[in-house]
Amino acid sequence: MKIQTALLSVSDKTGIVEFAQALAQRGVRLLSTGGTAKLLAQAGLAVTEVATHTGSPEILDGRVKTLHPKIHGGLLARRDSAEHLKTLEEHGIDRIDMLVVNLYPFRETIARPGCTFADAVENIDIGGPAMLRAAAKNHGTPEGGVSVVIDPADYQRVLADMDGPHGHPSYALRLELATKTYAHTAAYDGAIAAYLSSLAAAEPVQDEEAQRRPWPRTLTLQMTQQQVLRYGENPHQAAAFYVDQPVGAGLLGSYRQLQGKELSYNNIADADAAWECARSFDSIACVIVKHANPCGVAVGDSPLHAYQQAFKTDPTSAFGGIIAFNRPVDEATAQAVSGQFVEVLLAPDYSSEALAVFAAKKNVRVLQVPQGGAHNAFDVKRIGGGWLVQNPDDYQVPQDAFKLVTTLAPTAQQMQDLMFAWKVAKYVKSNAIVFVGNGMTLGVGAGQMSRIDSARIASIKAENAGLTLAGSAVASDAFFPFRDGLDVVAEAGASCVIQPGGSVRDEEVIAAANERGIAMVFTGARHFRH
Ligand code: 93A
Repeated sequence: MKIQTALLSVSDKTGIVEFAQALAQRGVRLLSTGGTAKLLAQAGLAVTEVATHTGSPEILDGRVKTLHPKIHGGLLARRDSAEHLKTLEEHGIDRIDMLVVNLYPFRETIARPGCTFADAVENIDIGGPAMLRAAAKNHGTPEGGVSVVIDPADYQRVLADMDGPHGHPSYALRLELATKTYAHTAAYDGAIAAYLSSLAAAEPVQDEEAQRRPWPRTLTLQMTQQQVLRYGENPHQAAAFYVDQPVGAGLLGSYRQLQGKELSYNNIADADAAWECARSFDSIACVIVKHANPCGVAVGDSPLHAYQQAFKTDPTSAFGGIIAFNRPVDEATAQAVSGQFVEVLLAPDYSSEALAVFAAKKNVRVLQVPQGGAHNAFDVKRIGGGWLVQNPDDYQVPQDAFKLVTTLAPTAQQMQDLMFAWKVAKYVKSNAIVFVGNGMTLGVGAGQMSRIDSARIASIKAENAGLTLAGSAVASDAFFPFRDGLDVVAEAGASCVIQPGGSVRDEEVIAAANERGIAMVFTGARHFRH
């Protein structure tokens, strides 16, 4: 069934004029709402306002514009039912074969600083989801049905199908678009529900410790599906991206993808690991992640400098990495990053020159994550038959709680490197050993079942990258259970160590450090990451 009439009503007007032009060229009649209609008319297109079409003006400040039987009848009538089509005729209702709608930007609105309750409420779209759900319900049969388009990224595919053998979007495409639509409206409503529930005043916290920490004492899981993913960790696993709502600025869930291929499950997991580590630094920092572990972290005078230093830690592993910056990316940095194979890039912003550099690399996923101080409400791990839920590990040991345990004290420079190493170790899978020198990682040992193996791996990796560990600072995410781990890092060249302490053999480990002229600091808190 050829597409005769399309209704276009979009808040995100990206590509809409070009798409409408292409539809018009293919003989499609255009119906549209206020703002969209105006834009199309300005571009010289013949467009009928929905208000003219229905004979009912937009009322209540636009709250009611498409909620009309002429619209919903046109979308919902079964194409394979003679009776439905007769009813349309009796009521003078035209079929609407294609619906192009994207919704009022509710999530973006509530993420904006200073958003009022009234702003939020006015950005709850009613007519849009109603039409979307109607059109998706009537996506039809192989013979015909309504095509529903919510994403500008799908405009080209729709046109390609219209030019194909059927002369209209195929059943497979209509089904896919309908599925995407329901996932989208579900996520949209979930975001609204979560926003409203977040307004319920939290009980004031009496407990002193709870006041000091930014997280709530009770854990209430609240999740909304943001995106259905192509597949999970492996292609034989189905997957989706859920967000806790409202997603505050600074959290990965508030990302905006500026270009590149669709994000995969692993991309998102790794992007989060990179982003969380990068944003934990006040100084200009760059973090390169592979398989959820940082393989290079550095601070620098500029994003470019930080990247160059981070890359040096492990150029082999950086291939195909996820790279996060905690500062806007400029052209020079973009040029440098483009010299390597990169899967995902994250930064709070990009200069237009930097974006032009990435535009030449179409596949690179470029994400913008608004800067902010929001924290995850909880951390979830799936186990057979349930979930383990905890507060996120965002406790920072105050520096005055550090305890010097050796005869030798770290110099100011060493202390700075120890702090840096300690910060990075938190983002490395346990057992974590991190060698650092002058604001960059020199060797990262991750995810081993024994601490001594992590220490050995970190030093082997530094050697492979041609980096010397002489005079380096080392962090261990948990205590050394025996002196052997400390012996390994000392032999590799470490001059100072930071670790939680708390082992029954602390005395033995401290003695080993004194024996080897190493300065050692205990933090009193550990950072296991599993
Ligand atoms: O205010 S609504 O909830 N009521 C409606 O009847 C309605 N119809 C379309 N929102 C409605 N829309 C939305 O308007 C669409 O979902 C789209 O986001 C927006 C497009 O408006 P305009 O074309 O005036 O820019």
